[in-house]
Amino acid sequence: MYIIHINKKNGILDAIYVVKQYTYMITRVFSSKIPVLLPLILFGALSGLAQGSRLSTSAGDVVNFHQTSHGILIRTTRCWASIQVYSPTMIRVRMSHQVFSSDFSYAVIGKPDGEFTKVQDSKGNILLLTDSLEVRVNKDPLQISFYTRGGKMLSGDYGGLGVRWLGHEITDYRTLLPGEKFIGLGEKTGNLNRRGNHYVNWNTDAFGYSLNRDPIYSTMPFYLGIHDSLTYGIFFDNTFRSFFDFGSSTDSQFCFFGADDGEMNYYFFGASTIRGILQDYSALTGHIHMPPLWSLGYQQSRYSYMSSKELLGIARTFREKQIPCDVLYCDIDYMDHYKVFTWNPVTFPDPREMTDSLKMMGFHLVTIIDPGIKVEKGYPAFDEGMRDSAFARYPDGSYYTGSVWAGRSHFPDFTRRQVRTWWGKNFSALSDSGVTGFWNDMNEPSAWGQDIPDLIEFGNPDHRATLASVRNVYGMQMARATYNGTRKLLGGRRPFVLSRAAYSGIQRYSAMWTGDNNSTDKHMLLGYRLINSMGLSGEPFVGMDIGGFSGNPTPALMVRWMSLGTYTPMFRNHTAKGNTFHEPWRWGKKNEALMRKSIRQRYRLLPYLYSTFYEASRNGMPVERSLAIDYAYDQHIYRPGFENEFQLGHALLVAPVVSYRDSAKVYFPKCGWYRMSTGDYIKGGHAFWVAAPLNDLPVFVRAGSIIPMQHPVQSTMDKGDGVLQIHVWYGTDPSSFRYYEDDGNTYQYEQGVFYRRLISFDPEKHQILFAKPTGSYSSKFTQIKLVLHGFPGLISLKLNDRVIHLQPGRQSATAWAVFPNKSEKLSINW
Ligand code: MIG
Repeated sequence: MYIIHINKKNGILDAIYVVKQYTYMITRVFSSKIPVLLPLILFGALSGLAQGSRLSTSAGDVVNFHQTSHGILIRTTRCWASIQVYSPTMIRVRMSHQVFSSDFSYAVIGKPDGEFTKVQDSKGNILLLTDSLEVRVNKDPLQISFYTRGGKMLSGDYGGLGVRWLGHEITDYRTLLPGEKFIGLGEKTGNLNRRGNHYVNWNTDAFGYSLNRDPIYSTMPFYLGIHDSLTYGIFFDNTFRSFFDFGSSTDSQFCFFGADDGEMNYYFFGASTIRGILQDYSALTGHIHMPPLWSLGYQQSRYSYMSSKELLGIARTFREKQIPCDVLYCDIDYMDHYKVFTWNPVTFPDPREMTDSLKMMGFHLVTIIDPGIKVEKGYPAFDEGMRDSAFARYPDGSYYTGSVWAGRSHFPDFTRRQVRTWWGKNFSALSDSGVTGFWNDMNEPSAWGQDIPDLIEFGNPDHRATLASVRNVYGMQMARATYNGTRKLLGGRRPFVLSRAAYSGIQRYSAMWTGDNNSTDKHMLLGYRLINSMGLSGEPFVGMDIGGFSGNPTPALMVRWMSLGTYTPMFRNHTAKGNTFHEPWRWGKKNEALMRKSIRQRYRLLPYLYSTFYEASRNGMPVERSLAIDYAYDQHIYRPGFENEFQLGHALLVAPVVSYRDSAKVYFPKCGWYRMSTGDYIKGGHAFWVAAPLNDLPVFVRAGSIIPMQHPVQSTMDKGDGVLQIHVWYGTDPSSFRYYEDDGNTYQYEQGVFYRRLISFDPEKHQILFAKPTGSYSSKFTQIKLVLHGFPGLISLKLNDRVIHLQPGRQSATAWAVFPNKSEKLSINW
């Protein structure tokens, strides 16, 4: 740091002092005896400084360190570094040129916990141990590497580089290990294995993005490395523009990640499995709340249904045609001149009456919201925003104005609590009209034809920041304000919030969709890679515009995409203005029947899906899962032909297939699989050609799986037939499934009002067990229909020692029986 002394009276430079970091010793390096013209001196001095800062600097050599409550604090010749224990498998590293700024994160809710079991100081290094990990700290220069307790290197700083500064830019150069693969990093285009690529995080409205465009809408700076039967994760919690390079820039020497500014601040995850790492990551950044059950039903959207008349017509058509559907959307045209928190009085004259009619028919309504607030005196949201100084400003105090749908608009500063609270309250304009879902768009933030200037300021006086560090969290903070506000307004019911932009931790507030995709087969496949990757980075509730946002799909593509929608965490069909209509009945009778079948299949699977969301809400396991989670070291799953395959939960394997092929080569990870539609058995560990006609997407069930299903309903508001179907596919290994149910609509489950039951299958004991349910909710299913698949020749069972006869099922080697769903232990033997 430099102190420049200028004489107030004559503007002449008196002296320049250098303040030594950390010691704050001040040395005078220049003093003027004779008056020199200030501009001349300043130019000379500053250009000298600028020259000096052109080279990068290292983290310096360790001077000393001391133990703190959860780790150690290191002082080097150049910086401060802290290494803290969050759990035996989770270590945080912070480094800063200056004394650390106050510890603040939008993403992290976890706290340091525990300490190193051993801290051993020797001449060249410091050794830190936890029960699971070994951290080796090299002293000259400071470098940090992570090992297993068995001494195998997981990941560490590279050679003589490690952490370096270049001006304000901070980067960690890390060793690239032989054969190392990288997965994750959230919503990033490209391949499952990110090796050889460079990515940037800078939330961007990416209309009609190409297959390799980067960045797009959201920032999730968390990735996993996989090498040599080992795996680890790194979360770089820095909200400035950040970059990740997985060996695209060098000759296989190193990989690196860094940011334009801010601190080096990363969390290292060293659990021994990807599951364990995801569990830790979600413990650190938060889990989803249980989504409202209705939001897992089929969702029909369009930009836009132009009037309540049109919307109600769509609702009636779903019911007339007996196509199940739970959710309809209003895109921007429901508003009065695109002003948020208003309704168009002509086209939507009585929104309450409209949502009442929708409710009678079993529909929920989601309305879109953009962040920009129209500059217009007399418009309440604008007037209040001005009164409360709620909008982001330039450093000179004037408001930033950008043009969006409503015209010239100001942008709420969602980083401030007061602004979030104010924003949240505004939703009464929608919730009072019966709206229960809130779709946050344009929150990168996006303004037409503009790159919003970085110097715009945000935050309270005690915590000011510019768009440079706020941009990547703006969307998340809008979603946070929306979730917290609407949760209050809905009086105990769960709101559904959907966001386009995001930062890590978004899962605590909102579902996401992958923005403005294109109506092509390649984009459909890319969509599944995006969702798989977002699942790897903490966000399990994601969908894509089924059918494509820009362009028109062929009928075949529409049919195929809808069949995949069944197995997508959020099943939403959406498209842009001017495009062909996407509703299932717009594609001819034959295609309509196929789409009805796909949507009915979705509703059959809801009990399984809901239980899988429960798992996500407890331990962060994604709903849609890249095969890398369970088969990280199987080289086949990374091959371009197989990288789009995914699991829905643990039991189902889904192979996305382009619409112009009716067969596909599918890779089956090692274990047994049954084709769901036919019951055919396939032994895994190989790739096989399978039939993939438009009416039969390749979907397979893992041998030994237990899948709860139901008879399809038209909407989750329907009572259904009261029969919980428990399907069991025979396998040679024991397995279990945690069935979960609650009221689907409130937060009472947080107080124990749920119904949870462990169901297990043991082929050796010839036994299926239903444990006694826990929780205080009573299941809505009064009967259980047990359906056994792949149990040849079975004709009867014993249920708690009572013999029951089985009925033959539709597929060969299947059989079923129905019995009451009693809240006691049920033991079934064959
Ligand atoms: O400038 O609200 O991604 O889903 O239909 C386009 C209109 C704004 C972009 C969203 C899209 C939505 C559209 N919006």
